[in-house]
Amino acid sequence: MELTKTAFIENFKKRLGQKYALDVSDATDSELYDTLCSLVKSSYSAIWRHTWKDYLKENEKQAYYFSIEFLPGKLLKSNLLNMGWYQLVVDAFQELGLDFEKVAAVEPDMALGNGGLGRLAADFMDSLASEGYPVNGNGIRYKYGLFKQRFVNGYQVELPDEWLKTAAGNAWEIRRASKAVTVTMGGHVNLVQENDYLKPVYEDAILIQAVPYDVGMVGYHNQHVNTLRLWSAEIPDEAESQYPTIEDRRQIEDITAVLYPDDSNESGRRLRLKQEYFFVSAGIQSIVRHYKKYHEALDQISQRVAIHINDTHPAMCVAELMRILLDEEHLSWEKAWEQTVKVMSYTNHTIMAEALETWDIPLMNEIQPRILQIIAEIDHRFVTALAGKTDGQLIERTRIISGGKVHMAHLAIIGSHSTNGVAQLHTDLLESDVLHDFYTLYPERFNNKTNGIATRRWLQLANPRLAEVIDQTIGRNWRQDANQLQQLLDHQADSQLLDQLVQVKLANKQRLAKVIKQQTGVTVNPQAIFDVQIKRLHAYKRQLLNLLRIIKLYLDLKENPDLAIVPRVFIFGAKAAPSYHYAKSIIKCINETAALINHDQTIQDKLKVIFLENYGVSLAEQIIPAADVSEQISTASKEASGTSNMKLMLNGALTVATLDGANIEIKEQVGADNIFIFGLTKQEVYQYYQDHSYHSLDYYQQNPLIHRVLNTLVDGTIPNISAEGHEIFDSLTYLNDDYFVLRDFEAYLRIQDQVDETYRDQHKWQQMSLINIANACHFSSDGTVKKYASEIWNVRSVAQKGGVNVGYPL
Ligand code: NBG
Repeated sequence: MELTKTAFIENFKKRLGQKYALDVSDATDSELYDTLCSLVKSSYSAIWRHTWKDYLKENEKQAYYFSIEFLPGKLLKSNLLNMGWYQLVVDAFQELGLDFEKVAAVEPDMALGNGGLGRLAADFMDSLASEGYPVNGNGIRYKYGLFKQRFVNGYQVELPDEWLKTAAGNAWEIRRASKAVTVTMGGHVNLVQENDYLKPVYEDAILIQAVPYDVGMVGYHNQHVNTLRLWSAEIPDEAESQYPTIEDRRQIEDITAVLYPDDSNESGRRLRLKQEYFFVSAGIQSIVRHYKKYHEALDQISQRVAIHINDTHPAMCVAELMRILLDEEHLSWEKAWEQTVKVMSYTNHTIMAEALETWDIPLMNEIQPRILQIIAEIDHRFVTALAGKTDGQLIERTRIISGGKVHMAHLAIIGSHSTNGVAQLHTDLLESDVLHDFYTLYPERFNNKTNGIATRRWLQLANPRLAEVIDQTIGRNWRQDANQLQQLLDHQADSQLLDQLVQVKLANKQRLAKVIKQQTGVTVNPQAIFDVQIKRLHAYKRQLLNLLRIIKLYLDLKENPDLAIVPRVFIFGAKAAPSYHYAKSIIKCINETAALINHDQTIQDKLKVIFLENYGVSLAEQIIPAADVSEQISTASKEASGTSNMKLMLNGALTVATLDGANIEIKEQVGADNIFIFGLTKQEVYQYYQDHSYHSLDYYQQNPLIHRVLNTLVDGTIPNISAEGHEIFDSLTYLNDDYFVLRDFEAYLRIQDQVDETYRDQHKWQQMSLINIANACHFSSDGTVKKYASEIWNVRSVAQKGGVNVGYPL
């Protein structure tokens, strides 16, 4: 049925009656939300079915994106937007006397990821569907998402995120019990000769039922719906009697209970490894099963299937596909290996050593002995093939099993045909340094794919006011094709447009000011610069550098309350891994500094420090459109790419940045005049590593300003941080400041002065802002996934785009 407001209202009322036996006026927000989701889902489900059928009919090659994290946030608005329903539903709700925003707020954030890596996976899913690629996600349906963060006395406290228990639950998923597979873990394995192959015989192994929950990934105006398949661990019916007690059952169910809240420090290692094998095995089994339904030749599987290993967590994909091809399909090792390498590709997301996963051999053996055997065989063949041909030490450094450990990145690189970094600098570093040995072995496997962001969520949905101004200026085509945003460059001299940008920003800041007031009780002035740093709390991201500058400003203002600075509101959003003590100390120090400054009457409105609790996708959607300044100040070389940098520029914030990650590419796009660059370069950082000439204590002892600022951490100026203040003070002085905070401090102050100066010239500022918005199109994830599709996976777009908007029927 064609979608009209009247038809929608009629259907909505009918559905509400069928589901809840209620009239609109009697229904709760949850009931209204659920009814709306149900209508939306019925519409796209019909198309979802067609998408599958089209793939089959066309015999399309499909790719599967394996990621232990997906961080979609809320899906209702995004689905409505992509289906072409958004405005109509808003209008219909108004006509029904309902508050659409209140109803939409019922949806829990789907927070099955920690940060950039998981959000990237979600933006990719949006772009892949919107570009019509046959690519599906494969992950874990965690019962508990990323912890909810609360501040108690300035400390981070973690609460469980029981997202599935909320009244709204997960309205988007479809449980597909009929597509369950069995994952085998633990026990022992013996190989016995059977005919002409070795058959593995498992003893005392545990059988786990992996049940898929499918979530439709709805493409933008193209009638194309992909699948995000999330697996849940259950006890197989036939094995119920083997798990008589709650404790026994929990062992199984715990596998998909919680998302690990660690970016870098691993805890609960055994369970984590079980999670990895669980979703890898379930995913690969279901892919092979599907493939076999339509094709016979498993030795040709790479022509129809591509599998992407997102970071090292799914690296066991290599061994699991080998296991199936060898043990179940009886391919020769050579054939199986040839296919596996062609099927697999891998993205590296970090150079931080602690995040490059390794597993103890006994643990791997305990979780899945057959997988360890296969990995050992891959390792053995790798070593044998290279022996005598290349430097023996290089072989030792690159082999998969060494020092009693299994090196997952090595497995991923050796077992795949493509390894990519996520920004040019990051890829360069992989090639020249972190993975240099592999680069010498397989230079042709390395490539760069700079990250991207979904402009639909981060502009159309998050910033409707700006979207409208853009529509008025260049028409609506940019909504379909982000590259069109570049047309804005022709309007740099349009002062009416620049004024409109001011108005949009102000309105967004007022909206955020309300959120701030609600959450913290602090009133902020929307005329002030909103200076934003939002990302995980990590030493290398240097929230501390920002904090030290805030303290400096505070001291200046105490000394001279009339100091002429442009008022600023510093806004932080960041979660720290629960086991990351130092990061939590930084949170405490920021919170105490905020309390001190925000309550100091002499400071008035000139300075406010806001640390918003529980940073996540939904909060980001409120903060980003309201930002004037984007803080991207990591130590050069440490941030693989960053993606908040892209979202913030897209929303008109100006970037204060080190030459790190994708900041470098942002600078290339907007030009050096339209970004504020400061600090050590990667070369300078590496030089310090080489010559050990950095002595942070000297900076403290010899630079009076740094001396004065650091002292506030330990002399009681900032109250209630005696332990944390000392810890941070010591890290920056006696422990030699790993991330060069003191080294970059003065350069940071100078560049921030320049920010102030520029802000005073609003015309110039808005022009720079416009140039940033226009050039953000280079970082659209639509463009990024096109490169993955053509250069890595070799899949093609199948959606019937027809160049026109194709909405979804009712
Ligand atoms: C993160 C990097 C970011 C990058 C995202 C997405 C991990 C392991 N890495 O710089 O720190 O933007 O990945 O690629 O989470």
